[in-house]
Amino acid sequence: MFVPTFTANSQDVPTVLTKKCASVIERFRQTYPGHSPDFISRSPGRVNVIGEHIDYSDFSVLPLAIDVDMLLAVRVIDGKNPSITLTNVDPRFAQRKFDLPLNGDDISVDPSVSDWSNYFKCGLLVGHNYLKKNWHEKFANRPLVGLEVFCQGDVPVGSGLSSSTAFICAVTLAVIKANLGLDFQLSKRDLIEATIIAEHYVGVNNGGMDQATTVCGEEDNALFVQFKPELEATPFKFPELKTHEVQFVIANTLVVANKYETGPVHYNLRVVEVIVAANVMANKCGVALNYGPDSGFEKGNLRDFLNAYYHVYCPDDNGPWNGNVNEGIKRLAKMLEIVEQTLGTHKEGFSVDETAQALGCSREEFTRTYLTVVPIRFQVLKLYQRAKHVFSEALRVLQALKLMTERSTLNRDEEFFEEFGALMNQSQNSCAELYECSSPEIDNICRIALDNGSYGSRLTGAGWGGATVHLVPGGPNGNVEQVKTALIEQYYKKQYPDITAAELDSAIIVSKPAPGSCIYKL
Ligand code: NG1
Ligand code: MG
Repeated sequence: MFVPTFTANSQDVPTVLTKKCASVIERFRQTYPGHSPDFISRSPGRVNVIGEHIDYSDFSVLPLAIDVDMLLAVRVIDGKNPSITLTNVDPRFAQRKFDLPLNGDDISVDPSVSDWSNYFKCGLLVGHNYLKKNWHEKFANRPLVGLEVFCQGDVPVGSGLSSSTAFICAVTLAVIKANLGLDFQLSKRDLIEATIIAEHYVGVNNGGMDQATTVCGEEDNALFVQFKPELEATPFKFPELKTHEVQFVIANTLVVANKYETGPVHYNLRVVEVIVAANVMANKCGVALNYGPDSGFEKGNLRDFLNAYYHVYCPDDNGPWNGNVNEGIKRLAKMLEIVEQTLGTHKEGFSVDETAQALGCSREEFTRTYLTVVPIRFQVLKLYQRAKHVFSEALRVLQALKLMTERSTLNRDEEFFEEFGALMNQSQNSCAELYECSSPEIDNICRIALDNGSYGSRLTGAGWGGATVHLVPGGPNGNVEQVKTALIEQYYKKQYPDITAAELDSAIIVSKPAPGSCIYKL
C-alpha cells in the first residue's frame, strides 16, 4: 500500500561542493571584484515521466528532479538603500540592477515585459510574502536585504524541464535564507506553497508539479506528487530489474515553447477548458462543486467534480478518494463513462452559446465568469477531448505507480518496459489527439526513439515544443547509445544542420534522479 510521506526538513546539505558550485563561485568573484558569495542556492530542473496537464486539475503526477539545475551564488549586502544586482552566465540575459523599495509590497512584476529579471522578482515577491506571513513580528517593517547574485543554470530554457521554476525556487530560497539567516529551517512544504503562485505573476496559471518536484527531488528516486487531499511528495526507487536499469532519456526538440506568449491559445486556454468542462459535467449531473478557496477561478475543477459526483451518487463510499490507488483507478474509469454521457454530445466542440446553455446560465454570465479571467482566444471549447485526456492521464499515472512500486507482478525486464512504455505511449497519443499540445518535432522524435530502442516516448512539460522523455533500458547492454545516435542522425542533424557539438550535448540529457532544492553554506 502506498503510504504518502513528506520529508519536511531543511535544504542544507553537506558542504561538498560540486564542480558546478566551484565554477559559480569563481564567476561570482570575477563579476564582483573583491567580494565572495556567502552561500549558493540550488534548485534542479525536472522531467515529468507521466501525468501531463493534470496538475492544475489537482491530479497526481510522476516526475523526478534531474541533474541540471539553477545555481545562485549570493552575497548579502546589509545597508541603508538595499539594491539587487543580477548577473547571469548566459550572455542572453544581460546584467540587471534595481533598488529594493523599502516596503517589499511595492515590488511589482510587469508580465508584458518578458525580461529574465521578472522571474527573479517573482521569487523576491513570494519570498517577501513568506517573510511577512510567517515572521511578521520579527520582520514586519524591516526592508529586504540587498543582494549581489551570480546565476548559472544548465536547465535548457523553454524546454519543458521547468527552468523557470528552478530559477524561481532558487531565488525564493535565497531570499528567505538571506533575510532570516542560513540556520533558519524552512520546510519543503512551505517553500513549495510559497512558490506555486510565483509564476502566476508572469501570467501563467500553472499547477504545482514543478515546484513540488524541484523542492522535493531525491537522489535515485522518482516522486509521486499528490496535490489533494493535501500536497504530498513521496519519493520511491525505480524497480530492481534483472539485467537492465530503468533509464529515462530526455531529448529537447529545441523548439522553445514560450507559454507566456502563446498562453491565450495554448496553456491558459486549456486551463479554462478543463474548468468549464468540470462545471458543465457538474451541471448535467446535478451536483454542486464544493471546491476549496485555492480552486482556480473560484470555480471547481475536474477533481472537485469527481469528489462531488461520488459524494452524491455513492454516499456510502468511504469518503473522498484519498490517494488509495486502486480506488482511484476505479473512480477515474467511472469518470470516463460520465465524460462520454455529458460531453460526448459535442465532439466537435462547444460554442459559447452551447456552453452557456450546458452550464444553465446566460451567455453574459458565462463570459464574465470564465472567459475574462485570463486572455484566451478560441473558436470552440473542446470540453470532451480535454476532460477525456485529464481523467485518462490521471488513470495512467496510477497504473504507472502500481507498475513502479508493486514489483512482485513482474518476472521479466521486458514486461516492465513494455507495460510502462505502453502507458507513456498512450499518454503521448492522448496529449497529441485529445489535448492537442504536441508538435511535429515531438512526434518525429518519438517515432525515431521508438524505432531505435525506446519502449515509451512522449512529450514532457507543457508541450507545443520543449522536451520529450523516453523509457530506455539502461546499463551495459542497454539501448541508450542506440537511441542517442538515432536521434542525432535522424532528428538533430536533419532539423538543425549546423548544430554544434556543445548544443547536441545539452539537447539530450541522460540523467539520474537528483536531489531537490538546497543551500550550500560557503
Ligand atoms: P513546464 O512546461 O515545465 O513549465 C508546465 C506547468 C506545469 C504543468 C506542465 C504540464 C508552469 C510553470 N508549469 O510545465 O504546472 O502544468 O506544464 O503538465 O507553467
Ligand atoms: Mg516553466
